[in-house]
Amino acid sequence: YKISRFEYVKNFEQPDVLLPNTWIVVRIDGRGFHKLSDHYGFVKPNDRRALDLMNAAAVEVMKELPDLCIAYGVSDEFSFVFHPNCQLFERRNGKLVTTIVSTFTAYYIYKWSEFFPDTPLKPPYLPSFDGRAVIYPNAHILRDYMSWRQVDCHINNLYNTTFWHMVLKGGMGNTEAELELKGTVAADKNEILFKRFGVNYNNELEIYKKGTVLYRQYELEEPQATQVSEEQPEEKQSRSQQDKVRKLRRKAQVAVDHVDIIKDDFWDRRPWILSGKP
Ligand code: DGT
Ligand code: MG
Ligand code: MG
Ligand code: MG
Ligand code: MG
Repeated sequence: YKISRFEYVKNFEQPDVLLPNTWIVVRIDGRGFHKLSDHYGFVKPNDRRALDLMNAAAVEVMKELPDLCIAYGVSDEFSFVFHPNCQLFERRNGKLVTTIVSTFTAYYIYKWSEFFPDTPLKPPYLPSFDGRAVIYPNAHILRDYMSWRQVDCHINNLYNTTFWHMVLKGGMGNTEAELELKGTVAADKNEILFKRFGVNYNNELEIYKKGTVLYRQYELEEPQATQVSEEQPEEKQSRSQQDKVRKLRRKAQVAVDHVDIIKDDFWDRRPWILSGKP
C-alpha cells in the first residue's frame, strides 16, 4: 500500500552504512582557516584562544554523543572516534558525519565570544567545517591513525614555531625563512630556535606540541601498565544495556589532556577507551 504516488522517489536514496565491527573516525577540518585566522588576528603560530575554543566545542560534541570514546584535535581539525560496537544511526555515514560537523560548528560559533570577546564574528568570515568518516579494522590501526595525527602536530608545530621566530623575532622575510628551512631536519630547527632565539623547544606548551586528547574519566585509571586485548566481535547489546552504558558515559567527566598518545602508556592506563566498557 502506497501513501502517495510520489513515494517511489525514496528508492533513489543510496545506502551508506559503514562496515560493522570497525572503528569509525570522523575527522572534521576548518574550511579556509588560513584566511579566517588572518582575518580575526589569530596569534602566530599558535593562538591559545582558538585552540581552547576548538577544544570547548569538541567537549560539547563528546557530551552530546556518548558513543564517542576518544577525540584528538590539532590546529583547525578534530578526529572523533566511535567504538566498533557503536550502533548510533545504524552506523550510517551521512548521519554520523553531518551530526558531528553541525553540532561542532554550532558550539564553535555559540562559544566564539567567550574566547574572542573583542572580536565579533562577521560574514563573510563565518567558521564552517568539512567532515569525513573513515573506518579502521582494528585497534592497532586505529592507534596508528591517532599517532599519525599527533606526529603531524609535532612536525607542523616545530616547523611553524621556528618559521615564525625567524620572521617575527629574526626580522627575516617569509620567503627567506622558508628557503632556509627547506630540507632541514628536527635537530636543525631545534638548533635554530636555541642558538638564535634562546628558545628550548621542549619548554613550549604541551597543548602546542602534543595537541589535545579528549576522553571520559571514570576515576579508575590504572597506575601501571596492563595489556589491553584486541577487541572481539561482540554480541549485540540489549536496549537496556545500551541505555545503561549511555548513562554511565554521560555522567563521566570529559578529560582534556595534552599528552603522548603514540606510546602504550596512555592506553594502558585507560583500558576502557579501547575496550568500550563502559
Ligand atoms: P582547507 O582546510 O582546505 O579549507 O584550508 P585551510 O586554510 O583551513 O588549511 P588547513 O586546514 O590545511 O590549515 C589550517 C590553517 O589554519 C593554517 O593555515 C593555519 C590556520 N591556523 C590553525 N590554527 C591556528 C592558530 O592557532 N594560529 C594561527 N595563526 N593560525 C592557525
Ligand atoms: Mg581541509
Ligand atoms: Mg582547514
Ligand atoms: Mg587543517
Ligand atoms: Mg529528522
